[in-house]
Amino acid sequence: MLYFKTAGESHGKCLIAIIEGFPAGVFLDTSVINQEMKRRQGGIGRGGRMEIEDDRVEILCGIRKGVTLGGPICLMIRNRDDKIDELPAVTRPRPGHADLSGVLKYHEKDARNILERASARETAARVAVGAVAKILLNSFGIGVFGYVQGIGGIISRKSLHKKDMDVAKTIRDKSPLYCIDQEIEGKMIEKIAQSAENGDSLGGIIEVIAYGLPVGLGSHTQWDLKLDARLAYALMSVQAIKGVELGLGCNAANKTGSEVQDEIFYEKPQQGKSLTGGFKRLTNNAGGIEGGISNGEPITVRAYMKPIPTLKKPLRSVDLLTKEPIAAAYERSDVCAVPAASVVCEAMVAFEIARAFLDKFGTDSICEVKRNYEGYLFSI
Ligand code: EPS
Repeated sequence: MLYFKTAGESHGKCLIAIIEGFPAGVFLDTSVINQEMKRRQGGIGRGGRMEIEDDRVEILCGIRKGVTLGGPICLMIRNRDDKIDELPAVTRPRPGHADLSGVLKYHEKDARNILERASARETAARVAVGAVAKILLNSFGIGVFGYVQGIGGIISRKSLHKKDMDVAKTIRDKSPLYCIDQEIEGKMIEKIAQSAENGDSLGGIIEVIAYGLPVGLGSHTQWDLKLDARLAYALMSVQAIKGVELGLGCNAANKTGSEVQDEIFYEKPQQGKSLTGGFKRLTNNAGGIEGGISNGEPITVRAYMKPIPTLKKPLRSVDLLTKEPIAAAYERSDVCAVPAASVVCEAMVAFEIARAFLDKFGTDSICEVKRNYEGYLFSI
């Protein structure tokens, strides 16, 4: 089964990701992975750290001449700001971060020993993994597209359809907020500037759409095989994500059954092959998943991010040593990391879909996966 683990501290030597269960025979273009690394570093609202770092991936193991061998793949991103041993102790826990719960759980007196690993710096490794997953998915015509739908309560009402994807990508990649709605982008930028001035931070909403994938990924047969549940897990694991919904999402609870379900139609596939076996929908309220199984419509998932807990104008806290009231620690931070998180969420969705894809079509070699995939499309 496809899996990955990360290692590394925010100011340690490097970040590492080890991917297991990735098929042999896939060319991993480092420059493609590095484009994603660069995107994660961008977006208005980022703090001083991003001016120091220049995240690039080195593939240490698992390839020969750039092509995967079927064994574990090790990816490394070096930290430029790697002075972990010289950094001062943190005894003023930040409300909302892992600082306080972490020191109590791990019997620490210095929250630095917690925050170094809890930091969202770890997401650099996840984006590298997601880029590898996307290389695999792209070779099967599957795309994964993440963008910022809202920041600080300013929310885009633009709905995105499969046919607009190329246009949307061009707009997003030109946008300083990775947003596709130029009408509200200015207001979002203003809101971030205001928040920076107030020493505060902002959260937002991220939407990720996966398209071009076949019916049949995930399974209804067991709780931990359901694709919607797996996507929710993957996204909830991203630092500061507090909620996840698919398709119509939470709003489905306020509607009737006939308003919510996507009716089924049939059209004979033109070349005898189709991602859905010829069945189609006119609506996609389900967000591309029914009963934990992809139904061949685009998967639409939204992640809700809270504002980052490190605040220039700190909140009230308590000193871990003296137990006296004190302002929470502040060194530097992002005011808004929603654009960066959209790249991370895209990576996590890509990984989870690649995992479900390989669960179904095999993991040994890319030729085998292709053969199984073609055979499956033919059979449905
Ligand atoms: C981050 C690096 C960090 C923060 C941010 C994300 O750098 P530093 O802690 O050195 O300023 O900018 O971390 C957090 C949001 C967090 O909660 O720790 C990065 O590379 O994305």
